[in-house]
Amino acid sequence: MRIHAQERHRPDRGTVLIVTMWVVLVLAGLVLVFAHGARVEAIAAANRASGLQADAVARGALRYALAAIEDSNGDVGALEETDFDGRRVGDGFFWALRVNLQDESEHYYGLTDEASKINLNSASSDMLLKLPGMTAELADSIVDWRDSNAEVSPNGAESEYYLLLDKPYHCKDAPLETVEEVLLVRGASDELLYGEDTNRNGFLDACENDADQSAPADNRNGSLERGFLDYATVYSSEPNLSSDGQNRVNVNDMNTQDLSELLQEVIEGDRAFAILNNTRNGRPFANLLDYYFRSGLTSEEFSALADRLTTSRQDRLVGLVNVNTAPREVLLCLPELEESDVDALLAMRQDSEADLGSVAWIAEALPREKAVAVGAYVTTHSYQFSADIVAVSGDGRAYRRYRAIIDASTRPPRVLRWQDLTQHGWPLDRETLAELRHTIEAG
Ligand SMILES: [Ca+2]
Ligand SMILES: [Ca+2]
Ligand SMILES: [Ca+2]
Ligand SMILES: [Ca+2]
Repeated sequence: MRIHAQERHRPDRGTVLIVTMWVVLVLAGLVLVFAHGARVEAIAAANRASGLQADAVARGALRYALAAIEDSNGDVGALEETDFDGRRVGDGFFWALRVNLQDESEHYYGLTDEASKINLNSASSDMLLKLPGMTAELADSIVDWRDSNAEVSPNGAESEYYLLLDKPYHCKDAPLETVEEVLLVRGASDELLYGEDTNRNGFLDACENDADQSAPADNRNGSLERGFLDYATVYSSEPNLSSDGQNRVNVNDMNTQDLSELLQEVIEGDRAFAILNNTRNGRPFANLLDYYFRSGLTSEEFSALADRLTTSRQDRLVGLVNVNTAPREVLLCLPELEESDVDALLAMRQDSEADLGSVAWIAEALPREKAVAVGAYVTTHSYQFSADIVAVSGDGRAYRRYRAIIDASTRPPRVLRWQDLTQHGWPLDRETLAELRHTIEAG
């Protein structure tokens, strides 16, 4: 009976084995799951560390760009391309991308002069309309967006339009703070702003030339149809001071004491008084070039004076276009200028003999009425720059892309904006990254 009872309570040996095997299997499974989890964690942690390093490299690149701007004295076009092509910072590397409006088949490196663009906050509707691809609706609506009044321009829009949208909002009635803000304005679209260059690198990427095979949509014609992004800014402004930081003399002041002293300083003999007399009844002058033509100054005299004169009472002059650096498309936006006028400007500024230190040279390149028409919109100085920084961590695992807007009108220069463009993807050739990894592995 005892034996029988024992046998009845003793579990089957086979059952024990099966249970044990299940336990072992479950434990082994758990170990695998934890090991996988730990591996994923380790990879994630390494990626996070690489991401932080790429971020640090980008900030190093920003310091580098700030120093380059100070060294270049505002002439960033003179900087060497190689200074911004795959430079090493600590363990990582950076590039500063520059858009070359003439060539979308290669990558270019350097900094961008924001004063070589049309300022959306100061350009007239007519000037805006001459931007590549611009429509009358958007040009007028930009003016209505930024002006403080609620009067609707012929093709424009004020709050009554925006308040009827599905997601209504008010017309801003104040200056734009970024160029991308224009997408809130009536008539604007990604197509008008970015064109086919949706990753904003100025380069015709494969996805931008394969029609609908991959986003974005494009016309697959082998060239990059640009939007107006690269021709537009909201950042250009300059202190109304001479290059060496002195107050300018306003030629429109009724009290001509300061002007008289300045003229006598620059011009010999009685001629200074003759010049002063010539303009006694001509005020106000529309701009400095208007003053030049009516004063009887010689071109040499005007060159020596122009940087120290103004017609404006404003402390800051917003949105002047630097005629020394602006591309053809931007010069064509200036009032009354035609292709032949822009050709004349471009030819003269390439002449090594030309003195480009002040707007005086415009009076040589253009007929009088055209020079006077553009006089209020131009400068020969640049104070705001942008740097499109691509940074890679030392192990090649992570990259970051930022666009910095730098204002060098203060000392030290200030960073006005630090815009994350990483979401647009890797903007250079895949091979560039592969080569970099190869270099790193080779030590
Ligand atoms: Ca308005
Ligand atoms: Ca592109
Ligand atoms: Ca496409
Ligand atoms: Ca195309």
